[in-house]
Order: sequence, then C-alpha cells, then structure tokens
Amino acid sequence: MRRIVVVSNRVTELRKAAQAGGVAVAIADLFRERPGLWFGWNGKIVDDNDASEPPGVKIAKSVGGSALATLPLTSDEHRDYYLGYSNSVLWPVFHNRLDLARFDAGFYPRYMRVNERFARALQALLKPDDIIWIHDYHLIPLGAELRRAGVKNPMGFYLHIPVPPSQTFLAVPEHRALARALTAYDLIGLQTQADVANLIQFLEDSVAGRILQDGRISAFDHRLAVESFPVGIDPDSFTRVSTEKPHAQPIAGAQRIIGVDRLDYSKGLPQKFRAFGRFLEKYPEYRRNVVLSQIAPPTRESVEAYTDIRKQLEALSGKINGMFGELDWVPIHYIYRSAPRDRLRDIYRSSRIGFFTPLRDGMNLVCKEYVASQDPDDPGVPILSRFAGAAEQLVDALIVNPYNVEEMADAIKTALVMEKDERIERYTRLMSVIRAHDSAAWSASFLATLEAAAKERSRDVAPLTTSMRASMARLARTPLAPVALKLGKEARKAGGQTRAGN
Ligand code: ADQ
Repeated sequence: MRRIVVVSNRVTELRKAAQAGGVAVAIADLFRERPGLWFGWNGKIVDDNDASEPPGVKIAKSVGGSALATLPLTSDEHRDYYLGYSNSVLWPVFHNRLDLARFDAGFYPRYMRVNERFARALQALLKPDDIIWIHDYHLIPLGAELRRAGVKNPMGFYLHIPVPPSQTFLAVPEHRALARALTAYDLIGLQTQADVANLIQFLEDSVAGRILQDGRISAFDHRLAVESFPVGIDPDSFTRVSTEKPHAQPIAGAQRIIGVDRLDYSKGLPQKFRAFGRFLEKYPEYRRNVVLSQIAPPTRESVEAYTDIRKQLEALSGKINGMFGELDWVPIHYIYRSAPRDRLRDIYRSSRIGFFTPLRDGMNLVCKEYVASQDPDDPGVPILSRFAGAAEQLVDALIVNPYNVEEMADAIKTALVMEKDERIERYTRLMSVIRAHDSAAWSASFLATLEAAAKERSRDVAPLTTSMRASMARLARTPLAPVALKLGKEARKAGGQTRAGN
C-alpha cells in the first residue's frame, strides 16, 4: 500500500489526536490503516537569535509504524506566517471579513519563505510512490514549491475553511500568486458545492482558468480537479453512552441550549447571545426554564480582532444576565475554557438544543457531534446557520440566518415545542447523512479521487469526453463532411482538448 504523506500547519501526537478532535481524529485513523508520514509545525516557537540556521526536522515513530516529522517556527515566522498572513489575511478574507484583513502589514514574503522551507525539509523525506495530501490555507504555496523542486508525486490540497466569492478573493493583493500555486495540485478538495463554484469562478477571474468538458480546470498548462468532500466525524465515538455517572447533570428544572465554538469572530457568538436575549424578551414564559451554556475557549489571542470579540461577549452576557437573571437563575453560562471531549459528549446529550450560528464556517463539526451524541429515543434539536458548510448536508436541522436575530429567537421557541415524533424523524435523517459521510469516508474518497486525478495528469493526452466519443462513433458510420464539421464545433467548445488538438 502506498504511503500517505499528510502535511498540515499543526501536527498532533497521534495518541492525543482523539482529544484534539476535528480532523486530527481522521488523520490518526487513516494512519492506523495504512503507512503514513505526518509533517508540519510542532507548535513550538524558537527565538530567532538562538538559531543561525532555521530549526530542523525531528522524526518520531508513532502508531502502526507511521511517523511524525515536525519542525518548530522561529518567532518571526510565527508572527508573519502564522498569526500574520495565515490568520490576519487569509482567514478573515476567506470568512468574508475584508474589513479585518491586514493587507499592508508585509506578512506575505515570510509566508512564502516558510512554505519554501517546509518544502525543502519535506522533499528530503519523500519516496517516489508517496501520495501527498496538504491541508489548509497556511500551506497553499507548498505544492507549487514541491513541484518546482521536481516532486512528481500525486499531490492533493484540502481547504478546511470556506472559499469566498471571487470578488472578495480578488481583493487579496497576492491573489494571482495564490491562484497559480493552487493550480500545482492534481486535486483540490473543498467542503461544499458552493465552495467549488466560488473557486472555479476565482480561477477563471484571476488567472483565466478554463473549465474542460470532463469537469477539470485548465490553467498555466496544468489540469486539476476541484471537488467537494464534506468533512465528517466518527459518529460512534459520540453515540457511545457513558456508563459512569454523567459528568453533565441536567440543570434542575431548566432545559439547556448548548453552544461550543472556538472563540472566533466567524462563529457568530454576539448574534447568538442577542438572539437568546430576544427570545427571553419575546417569550417571557420561558424565563427560568432555559439556560444558554456557551463554551468558547480563546484562540489566537495575540491577534487584535480576537480580543475585541472576547470583550464584546463579556459585555453582552453581562447585560443579558443583568436584565433577565434572578438570584437563583443565570440565563447565560459563558465558559471561557475548553472542555474535555468525553465531557462534551455528555453535555451535548443533556442539552435540548444545539445552537450553532457561524456567520461563515467551512463545515462546523460541532453540529455533527451534537447530533451524534443525542439519545435516539428523545433527541434534542440542532439550530444551524445557513452559512455553515454543514447546512448543505444537515437540511433537517432548523436552518437559520445568523444575521436575523428575530428568526433565531423564533427557532429556539420552535425547537423547544417540537414534538418528540418530529424530533426523532429529523434526528434519524440527520444521522443517516452523518453516518454516510463520516470521517473515514471523507479521507477514503479524497484519496481515491486524488489517485485518479494524478493518473489523468500523467497521461499525455486528454481523455475523450462521452459526447466526443459519440461523435467519433457517428463519424465512423455516416458520410464524412457534415459530421466532421459538428465534431470540429464540439472540439472548439472543449477548448481544443481532442486527441487531434493536442
Ligand atoms: P474549527 O473552526 O475549529 O475547524 P469545528 O469544525 O466546529 O471548527 O471544530 C473542530 C473540532 O474542534 C471539533 O471536533 C470540535 O469538537 C472541537 N471544538 C470546537 N470548539 C470547541 C470547544 N469550545 N471545546 C472543545 N472542543 C472544541 C476548522 C474549520 C471548520 C471545519 C473544521 C474541519 O473552521 O469549519 O469544520 O476545520 O474541517
């Protein structure tokens, strides 16, 4: 079996991956089934003055003979590549927040240099038949750097965050270089169909990419596939009921609405708090009967936009608790720490509503985790933003517009009064989607498509499309002149991708 080389900004020890959650779980599972190398940053920052040479790679063997190859960042690299270009330019732009993007801060050259350094370090570890799978916005140029160094292996890129509309992407001063770098891959995987449409439009607008008849994109003489592979979870790790005394006791006499997010401006947390405040105002009969527990640990605290969101939430929860709270009832429990994963499962299960309101989100795995944790005989109801990638799949959640506070307040009421039969029907349909698209299916389908796409690339000539084949068959059967004309037209439509055209 060919070795999979996974590259991501951050590498987690495989035995700690389950605790980290998200995609780390899928990668750890993948490496249990086949040989792998996981390459990336180890989370450490070294002082620039300590090292005249950039710090090198450390290799550690892990489960099933798979290896982790990690390297630290220097403090300048951490500032410009990680906090800077990745999280203060690409993250806000890709989440439609041009207003927060720091275009003029000069981060880009070091973003490129870290990608070049990673490419050099990785190249030394590669074997000829490795399959390379690069993850996320920190590493967009890595594939092009590897190709420049002569790496011919199948190479795919997966973007975990959303692709913005083309007009927004074009605002990035370096958009052409980023587009060019993207075309170095054999396959680009995205979370949703909407992301696929946005990326294709962007490649057309930015670097005159063309859609071929077989659905691939052609730009700079490369052909690449762009497809959606919605990220999934391992539902079984959430359906298992804890046999011990549950960590999360239901709140006496009150139903819980749960929110679990990283503290990030893309997650729509102020909107969520305002919607809950509006709900208490509009439906006073529910006061004392409902609490909103929001778990939101801080991330990237050294980026200014993140300190602002924290202050905003503290002010909002204080205001709502002050306005509606009683001595024996606090409406919003705002917890500024991360919760262990087995505890999260219990909290999800004991919550009547899962409330997920991102203004923009690649997928939102927490909503899937909430559904998978429910009691099948008495499940809770997820309320989900239409702007989370998960909304494309989880159509049986209560789908809301996070900018519409009134609609979200009403959705809380709808979820609270929803009959058990309807809750079970919705849960059953949601679970069948979550099971069909679990994390194992996600990685398997991405890797199978990548291998197929790399084979296409290695062919010297483009394959014939079905309609071209039909025309060729007709050509063999009918008088030459008229059909040849028609075939010529089809070939022009396909951008000249016929065997003769090449
Ligand atoms: P995130 O923005 O981190 O991930 P999400 O998918 O919701 O968002 O969560 C990823 C993992 O982190 C989940 O397993 C979740 O349980 C865990 N997590 C989130 N908040 C937590 C908290 N407060 N305490 C403990 N654990 C928490 C990025 C993209 C998403 C995309 C994922 C995967 O931004 O859109 O779904 O990658 O591709």
